[in-house]
Amino acid sequence: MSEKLLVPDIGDFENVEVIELLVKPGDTIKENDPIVTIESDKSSVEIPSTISGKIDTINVKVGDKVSKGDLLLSLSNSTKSLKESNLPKDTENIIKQAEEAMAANKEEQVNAPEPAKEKKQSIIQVTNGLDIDPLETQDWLESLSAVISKDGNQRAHFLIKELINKAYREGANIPYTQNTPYINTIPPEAEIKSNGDQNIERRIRSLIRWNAAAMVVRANKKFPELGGHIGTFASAATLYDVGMNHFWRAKNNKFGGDLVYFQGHSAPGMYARAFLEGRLSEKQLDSFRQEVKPGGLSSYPHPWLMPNFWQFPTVSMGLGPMLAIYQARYMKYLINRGLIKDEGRKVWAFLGDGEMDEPESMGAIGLAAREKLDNLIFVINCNLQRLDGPVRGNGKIIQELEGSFRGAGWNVIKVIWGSYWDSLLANDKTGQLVKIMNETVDGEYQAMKARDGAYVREKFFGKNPDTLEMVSSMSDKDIWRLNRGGHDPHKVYAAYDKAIKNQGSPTVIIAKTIKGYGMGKTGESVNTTHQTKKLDVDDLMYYRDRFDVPLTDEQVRNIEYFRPDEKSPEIRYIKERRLKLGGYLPERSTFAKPIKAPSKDIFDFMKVSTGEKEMSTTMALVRMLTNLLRDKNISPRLVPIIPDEARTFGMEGFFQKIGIYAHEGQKYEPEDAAQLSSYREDKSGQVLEEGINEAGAMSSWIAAATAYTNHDIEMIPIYIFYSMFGFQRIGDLAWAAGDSQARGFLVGATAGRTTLAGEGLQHQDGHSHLIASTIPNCVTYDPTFHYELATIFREGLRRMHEKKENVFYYITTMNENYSHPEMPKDKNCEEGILKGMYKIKEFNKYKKTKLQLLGSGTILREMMSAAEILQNDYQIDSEIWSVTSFNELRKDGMEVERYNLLNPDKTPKKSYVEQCLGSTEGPIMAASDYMRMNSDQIRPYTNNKSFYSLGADGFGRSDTRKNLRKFFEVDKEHLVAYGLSILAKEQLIASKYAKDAMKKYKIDGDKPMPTKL
Ligand SMILES: Cc1ncc(C[n+]2csc(CCOP(=O)(O)OP(=O)(O)O)c2C)c(N)n1
Ligand SMILES: [Mg+2]
Repeated sequence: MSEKLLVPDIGDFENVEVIELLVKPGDTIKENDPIVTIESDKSSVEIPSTISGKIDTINVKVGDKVSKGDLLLSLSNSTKSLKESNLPKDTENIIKQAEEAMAANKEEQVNAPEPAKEKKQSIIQVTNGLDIDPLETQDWLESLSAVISKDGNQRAHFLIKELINKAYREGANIPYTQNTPYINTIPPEAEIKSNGDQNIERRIRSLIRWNAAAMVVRANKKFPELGGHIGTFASAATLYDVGMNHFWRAKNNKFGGDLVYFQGHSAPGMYARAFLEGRLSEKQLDSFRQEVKPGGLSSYPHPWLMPNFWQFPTVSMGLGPMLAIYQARYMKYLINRGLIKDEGRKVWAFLGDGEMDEPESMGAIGLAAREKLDNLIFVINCNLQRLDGPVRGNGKIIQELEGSFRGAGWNVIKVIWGSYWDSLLANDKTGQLVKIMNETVDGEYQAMKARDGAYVREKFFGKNPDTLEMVSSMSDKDIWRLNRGGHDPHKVYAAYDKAIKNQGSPTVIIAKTIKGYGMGKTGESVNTTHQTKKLDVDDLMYYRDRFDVPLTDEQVRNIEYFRPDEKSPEIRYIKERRLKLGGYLPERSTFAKPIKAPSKDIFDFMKVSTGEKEMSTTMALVRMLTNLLRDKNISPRLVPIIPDEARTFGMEGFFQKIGIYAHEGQKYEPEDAAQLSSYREDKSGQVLEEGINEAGAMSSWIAAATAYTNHDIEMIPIYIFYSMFGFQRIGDLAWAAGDSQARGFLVGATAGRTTLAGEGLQHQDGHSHLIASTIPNCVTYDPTFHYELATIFREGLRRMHEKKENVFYYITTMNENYSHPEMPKDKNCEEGILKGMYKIKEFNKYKKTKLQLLGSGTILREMMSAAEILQNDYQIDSEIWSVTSFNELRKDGMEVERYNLLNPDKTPKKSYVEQCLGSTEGPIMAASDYMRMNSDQIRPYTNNKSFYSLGADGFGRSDTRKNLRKFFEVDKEHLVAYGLSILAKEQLIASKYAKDAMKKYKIDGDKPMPTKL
């Protein structure tokens, strides 16, 4: 059968140019094979075939303009797509997915573990003192208790929900509460018990506590300026130990490993454990916070400084929670795309209760629930304190967090009370104990743990005669021993066990602890705990006794570390446990295979002139990516990430081609289903379309950019954003990316102060390169022409993903359309592009007066036009340099200058800037679409040549591109006038030429500085 392939619906476009033929007559093609690439003003898209067969004729050629319905080619032996002829493809997808979902549901029902039968909760909450009819209340509560014991929790929950619904329908608009009583989520009867040896585990924990504190105190004794934290880990030791002994599986050759985000300033505890495990020496502990000499231990988790140990930089509060959520999401992405196996790995994140106030901490919890990240577990250590004082003195942080997380759809497990409370709570027949638990605020809870048992008896149990009576037979010491959930290994174990078994939602464990647990009078539960880093001898003795650390008084006075003999039960136990769990944690390693950089010719099409055709560098980038998607090595590893700007950047063609990642596939037929660039969501989609959420997109990028260590697979993430909403918006995450040794591309699109006309102050970026330059391992470029972009991009692929260099790239692309010239044949051009500058043109007709003209990004073309005017109208020669990166030039200049100063006796080296400009003729004038500081960076490295920089300093504003450049004085007319003025100042020409030019171009010398307007 012979068939004809027509141009499909391409949306609002008509007469779109064919820029590439991807097939030829005689080829045999399959359905979905790309046939031609068409390109509108803004984007280029491949048209896939909907038929398979052998091509007889191709009816279009490069340069033709096509519209919907035009004939593309004819095929013989064709088989037309069933999808096309019978069902719209999306409908078919939906049916397929629905069938899969039904099957999965069934499976889930079959496989779902029988929920642990949670026995009757004997505690019934009495809400408050506003009860106008206690007897009636009692009747209702008893009925409820009867339902729970007869028909179970689910039934009781159903009835309560029905009651609330009924009340709502009858007009009682009762505010819905997301809170449960202030008691543990898991009742004692439902607790799964640990099979660990509790005595040994306690001894190990005590030694870790001691060594962690000793390490901080010793460092501060030596150098009081060093700082450190004891109180945080003291409150979290049990939370970590239970995980380390029983839950967290390390990476090894059989398993990918769980990923644990440790709370940054609890690092001393991790070092202390590694010391017992034999991974760190005493000498290393003694170099805590002394990182300048090799072998020191970093104050906080910094993969950059301890690249074989730390995996995640977490100490900038709020980043950890967000990064962990996107890490869990990215793990599912890799699984759903078939790039890694689903091994049931988990992501754990340890967070402080104070840290939860950071907007980033809670900012992505909705996504975690929406995407059903049951591979994610948050553990929030609620020691009720932050640095200065209580987190919620007048309220209850645990309840507040519970409400927010439950509201967002998380599985919430509260671990508030330790086992010593179990019997008291079981005897709370009247509900008065829970009532005072509910009513006591965190400020009181904190104060109680800073005092003693007598105080707790009076201030807590004394709130109500019933509760006071409950503890009448207990001594003050017994009361003092009533422990908090986060310090009880049994409760913590049960919570972790429940968390790892949870399906369909992320889990948050909210554990109540005591800040500075065991530190005694100076450090326990007092407002100054956070910064207590010196313990006097009495405190140390107390700490030793409190945790039964086997040290003599003399050893305590010397603040000695304690590590039992290698053959001791403790060391054997700790090693055995870790062996069972696959190895040590934290540990950073990578076994990822490099990705071979694509052959150079894949970018050849970007080395030829575009002729009449005009395009922006943003569009050139998208063209390049489209091409890369045809490289079988590179294609599956590309991870295009966009917040919500695919159409702005002309990337909508990716929707159909590689799909948008959606963990549930696409449950609806998109409105634009019939169009070529239809919004296609897919479970194995490749694009991460993150919504209007730059921080989330950056977190995804970091997850992808570190997949080489966290998942042992090298990925190539390319996050494309409005440049103004890049570094300025998510600067701290970019810093964390550097620390994490992320590898990938960040693209600041629509960049520059004057290329995005009409978008005003908020969108016009004239400084992102400067912010990017603050990150030591960030390599930045501001290219003008498509061949520069291609050269830079390919080198990025080679350096990062083939040679595994720990750098990441920031490249700006613009949205101004212009034609791109052929790549200069000069053999040094490529090297110059990569080093930061190369000579692109020279005017040398008059051989009298010369200027060195440096232009970058979009302003290079203004500079080239200015040079032409200077030559034609003023007989001034010039050499024009395309500066692809002032930042890279500065790095080289700094390094060379430093070397020369440190080696006064050796022949001085020449910076690359000096090599290019040092012996050229005439003063230098440099300009970019960024602040003057951008080009100013190379001023010191020009061998004392006169150097003048121009740039777009000041707030951006809306206007035409021409007017904006005039305003910021970087248009060709200003460049001509400034050029002449510079030559006059250097006494190379008379000043009247400059004055005349200013008059000609209507430039007012008294105009205020743009920064003041
Ligand atoms: C973004 C940020 N701001 C401030 C700090 C300084 N800081 C370090 S720890 C801390 C208090 C943390 O309290 P919390 O989260 O409750 O942890 P805890 O020590 O109580 O476990 C502060 C303010 C920081 N590390 N990061
Ligand atoms: Mg805290």
